[in-house]
Amino acid sequence: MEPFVNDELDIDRSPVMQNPYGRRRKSLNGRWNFIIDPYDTGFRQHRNWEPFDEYESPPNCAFFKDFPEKTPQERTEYDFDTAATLKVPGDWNHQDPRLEYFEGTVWYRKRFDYRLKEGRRLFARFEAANYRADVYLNGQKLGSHLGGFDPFEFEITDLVQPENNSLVARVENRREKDRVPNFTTDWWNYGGITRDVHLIETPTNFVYDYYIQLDPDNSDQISGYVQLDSPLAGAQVEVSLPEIDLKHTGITDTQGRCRIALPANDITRWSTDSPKLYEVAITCDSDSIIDRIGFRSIATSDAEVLLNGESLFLRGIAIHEEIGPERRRAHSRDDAQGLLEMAENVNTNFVRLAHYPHNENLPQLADERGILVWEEIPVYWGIDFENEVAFQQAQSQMRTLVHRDKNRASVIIWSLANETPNTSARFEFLCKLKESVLTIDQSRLISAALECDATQNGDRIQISDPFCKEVDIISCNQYLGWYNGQPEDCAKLEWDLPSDKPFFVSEFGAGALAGKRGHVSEVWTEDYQAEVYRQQIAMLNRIPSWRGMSPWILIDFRSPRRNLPIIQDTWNRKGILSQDGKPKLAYHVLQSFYDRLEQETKMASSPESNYKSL
Ligand code: GCB
Repeated sequence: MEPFVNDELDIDRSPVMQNPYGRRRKSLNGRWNFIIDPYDTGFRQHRNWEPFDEYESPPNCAFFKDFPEKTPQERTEYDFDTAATLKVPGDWNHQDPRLEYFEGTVWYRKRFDYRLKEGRRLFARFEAANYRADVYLNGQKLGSHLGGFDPFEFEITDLVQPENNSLVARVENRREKDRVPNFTTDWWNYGGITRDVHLIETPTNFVYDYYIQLDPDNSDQISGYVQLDSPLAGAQVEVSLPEIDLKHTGITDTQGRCRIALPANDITRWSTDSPKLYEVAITCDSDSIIDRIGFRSIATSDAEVLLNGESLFLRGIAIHEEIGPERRRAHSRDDAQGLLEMAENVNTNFVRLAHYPHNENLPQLADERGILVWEEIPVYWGIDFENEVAFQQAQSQMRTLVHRDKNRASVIIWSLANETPNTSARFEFLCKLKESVLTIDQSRLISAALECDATQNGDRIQISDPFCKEVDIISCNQYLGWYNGQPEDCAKLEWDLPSDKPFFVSEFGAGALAGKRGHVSEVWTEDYQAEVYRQQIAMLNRIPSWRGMSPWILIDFRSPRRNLPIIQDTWNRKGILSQDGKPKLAYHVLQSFYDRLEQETKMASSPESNYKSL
């Protein structure tokens, strides 16, 4: 076949390379020496507050210089070599009692050897560090990153030495007004290098990024692009699916990009029942990388959510990225697998990854297991919507997330925000955010967890938020029976919702201490929580456009806002599982509802009838 020559492709270049785990890499996980530095002694001059890394020649007391030399005369007051160690990846909070509530600066240092051959390049990549990271190699600043849940990388080709390199990261997790999230969250502010760190080796020019998906406008075709790292025209690129003998060759434009188009006629669609993934090889002269990609369409039509053209109900649950019994952030593939399995046991086909980008191994596993995924960034509660710095941070987190997971079939919803106030500044902020998602990916649904206007004593509810017009699927969080009203009020309430969009309930729930039993009217009991679930489900079932939900939440999780002694003691108790995985009564209510839904869906000849009869 003749190579396909492109027009110039105008795309948003990803801030990080695609598929780090599919490349030649060396893990830097393990023990890193650390220094707790609440006063930023190693970062700033103590009187004028200037950062040492802005000095032409930083003093030895700047921790990133990784001094001292071991001479009897040296009186520098830090030493990584004799400092204690923390495990990377891993939040610092659970590893040292001094750090459980710590919000400030901790310095990490790792030594490594690396013999980089001529003509090869090397990158230091962090999958996440919360919130700000300043990174240095052998005393030289590589750069800074803001954002607690997204990957970042720095090229170190010219700085790396064969032996004894010093990689230093200053990680700082203060809550600040212009950050995303900012002052208040209902989750633990786990600090540190919370995900993998690795060195990634590449050829001089390499496959930097690719986007290979079923075309949203033409489901007979796979389309997308390959981006080589060097902005050079005329390089040949090949994308192939060996299993079905499909191949596309193209030539890069002056940005090093090449458009991809492959016929999709022989492709088995990825679905929740049959999550078929294809091995896809992306090759250029000097490089080759393999991914496993599923192909499916996701769309809405009036109130329907359509997966491969078929109507679908999203039987979901929300999850935080936390391992309760160990009081830590989840970070490994095993952690992600465990969380997904617990979600699957309730018979879900959908998870809401709240409230920030989870580790990329979660959507990868969801691809393999056939679970649909909602992803979001922490534009949460009190973000400073008028602040351009906050917007830049939100945008950078959103762009990185969309780029990172744009090849994952499981991911069907990009959510822009959670429970944010209905103001014009926030409307504009979210519209700009939506725009930046759409410049990268137009093949998924846009949503946001909005608020509804529940009448306390009335009998109707609506969502008057104008952002409803901007989303593909209208989602709202609502706590009838918990933060307002009684569970039985659900029976009287009617919802006024547009009929031309699917309606999704992104949260409802109630707190219950596992093992605490009582009357259904007694708060904090399992019985009360189960009653909220029963009443909510009955109410939602009356809404014609209702197409799914992700009740709050799978497992009890830690939050410094939750201080009621004996009941909470720093745990949000809205889990349907206790922190150590014991099912509460509400678990069984939800599970049997989802079981019945699934049975009815299987039996129904018409997709229309699958849940209305419940
Ligand atoms: C919400 C938030 C969630 C909280 C939850 C609660 O609306 O979106 O982050 O944890 O309520 O438990 O109050």
